[in-house]
Amino acid sequence: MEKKSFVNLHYKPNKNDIIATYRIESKLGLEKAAIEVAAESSIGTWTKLSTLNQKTFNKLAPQIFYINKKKKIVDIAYPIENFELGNIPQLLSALTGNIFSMKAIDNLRLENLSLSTKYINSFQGPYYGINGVRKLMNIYKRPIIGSIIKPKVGLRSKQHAKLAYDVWINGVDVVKDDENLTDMSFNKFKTRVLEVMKLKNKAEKETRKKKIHVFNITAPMDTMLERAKFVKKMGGKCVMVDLVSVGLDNVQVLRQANLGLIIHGHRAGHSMFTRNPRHGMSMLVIAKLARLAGIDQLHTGTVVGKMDGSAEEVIEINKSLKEDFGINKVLRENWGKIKPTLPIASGGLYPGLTKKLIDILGNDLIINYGGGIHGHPNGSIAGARACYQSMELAIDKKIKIDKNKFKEYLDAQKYWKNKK
Ligand code: CAP
Ligand code: MG
Repeated sequence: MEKKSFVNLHYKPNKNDIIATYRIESKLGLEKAAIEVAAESSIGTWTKLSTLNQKTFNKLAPQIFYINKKKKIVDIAYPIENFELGNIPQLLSALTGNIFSMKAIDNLRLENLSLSTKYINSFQGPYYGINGVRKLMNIYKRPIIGSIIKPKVGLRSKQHAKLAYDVWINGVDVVKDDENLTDMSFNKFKTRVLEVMKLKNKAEKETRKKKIHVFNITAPMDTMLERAKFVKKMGGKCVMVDLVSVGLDNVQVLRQANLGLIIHGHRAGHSMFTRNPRHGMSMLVIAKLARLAGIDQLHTGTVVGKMDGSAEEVIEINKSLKEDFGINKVLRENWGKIKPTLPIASGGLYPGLTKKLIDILGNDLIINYGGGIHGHPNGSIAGARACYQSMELAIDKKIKIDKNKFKEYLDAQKYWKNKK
């Protein structure tokens, strides 16, 4: 078996193949470097092996079938037999494993993954998906308005619950814990759930609208499950996991528990892998795997807010959560029974950005405001109203801005007018 046999530019991927798109920088030149990547991520190592026979090679050897020297991009098709079905950690060990440590490669980035139906069908995907979340909330034609309780950590359970109530009855649909708020000495998880649920029921009665609280259950797996079951027992509908911190395999375990809870995916830490355009992996790949594992709603970026991420990138991720676009942006696979994931725009958003955000990303998303609500010059209640008003104005361009009706929005506009 010559190493050359990993390259076959005439290869037409098999319907079960998994296709990885890598960007590679190496002194070896693109083709040779791609061969090293293909070999090390599957059946090869640094030398010929007397233990690897031609039959096994023919069955398992990936095929490099596209090389673009200008963009430093290659597409490699891996026979499905290289992977264990239903096992994301194993896929990551192969496709994002040793290859990132090789001296021969200077920079390497997994740009995209095109998964085959056979592989996709070995997962459950989201329990609710977009339609399920919208049905539960009874919100169909507008973005869902969310608020992160701020400060991230610091409020006591009762204060947290009261703040949630205040914003719920002033236009917010979903209130959530922040990524680093779990079970703190001053805000115990279970107490928070109990306090919040009391006021959630009150807010629902008063507004006659469905309200959701997203409880952050991030912890070791046994604790996460215990917390999720507690949320369910107390009548909660949604839990959050920091999916990079806990790992997608644990998301899968949570999903497999079939608790009937919405799983909200916070991506804190993803930029350790995704931010460097020359090395790591793309957020697109994380998003696809998160959907497979069972995330119902996922943070994907805002373009206009405080976090890194271009319009092209975020639009592509959001699209791929609904339909999967494989290599060359062609719709390759139908994700069949796997439901789509609802994108969440969050990070540095305030009323003055809502319209820009919706113009870029559309309506089918959750918009989360933290500082944009709790940093309003007249407090959180005014902040909640201002954010709701900004959404109304963004989706109905015919509305005239009445000074009294849109007071909180106008105050926010004035306060943040110089914000870049
Ligand atoms: C937003 C947020 C979210 C980020 C995460 C924060 O608060 O609560 O965690 O949006 O980023 O802690 O920064 P603000 P991403 O509204 O006050 O900025 O959604 O990009 O993963
Ligand atoms: Mg946060």
